[in-house]
Amino acid sequence: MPRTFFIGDVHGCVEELAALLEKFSPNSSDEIYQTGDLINKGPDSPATVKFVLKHKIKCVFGNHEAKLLHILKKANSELTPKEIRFLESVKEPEWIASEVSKFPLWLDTGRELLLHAGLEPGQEKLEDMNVRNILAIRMWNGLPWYEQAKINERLIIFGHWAMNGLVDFPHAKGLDTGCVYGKVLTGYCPEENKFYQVSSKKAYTIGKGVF
Ligand SMILES: [Mn+2]
Repeated sequence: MPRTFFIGDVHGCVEELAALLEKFSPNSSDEIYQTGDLINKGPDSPATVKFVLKHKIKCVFGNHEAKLLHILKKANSELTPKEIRFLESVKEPEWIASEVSKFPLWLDTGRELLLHAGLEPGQEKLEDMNVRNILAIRMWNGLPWYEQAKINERLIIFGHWAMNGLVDFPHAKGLDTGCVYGKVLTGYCPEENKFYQVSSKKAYTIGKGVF
């Protein structure tokens, strides 16, 4: 029976991504997905994008992919120092942008719904949710969004919240476990109801409040 595998936020950590996929050991009929924020912060964004293309990993759009497209629309003279560092970090911004701009905001397998950050509470349809929330929501009115929002008959799979770590509820799985901050890269297979993890080789960056 074909399996499905969802991988959390990679942020350019291509070696850990390769190690995690090897641990899962997919067959050609298995489907592989990723929660977005594939790029930036970590060691090798171009190699990471090439890896997902080669292995036919289906990624959704994350806030870092959105940030890249936003920066590339600006004139060079308007770039902030932080935006210049972002472009240096992703190394091949134009080529990466041409690939990540094809990523959808969400992917629905019929059983799981994959998106980068989460659902906007109070809205029933994804189409009615603010894109900024889909890409960046964490708390909503003082509580995590996943305590307040769900979509019937779908397991919601998301990333984005490294500080919060692994989230494991029957209706929602949060897979950003801070690989780029020196923690672990996590994947989840619903058919096996099993998490797979590999340790990060090092802390590639120090995130706001992560340490
Ligand atoms: Mn994110």
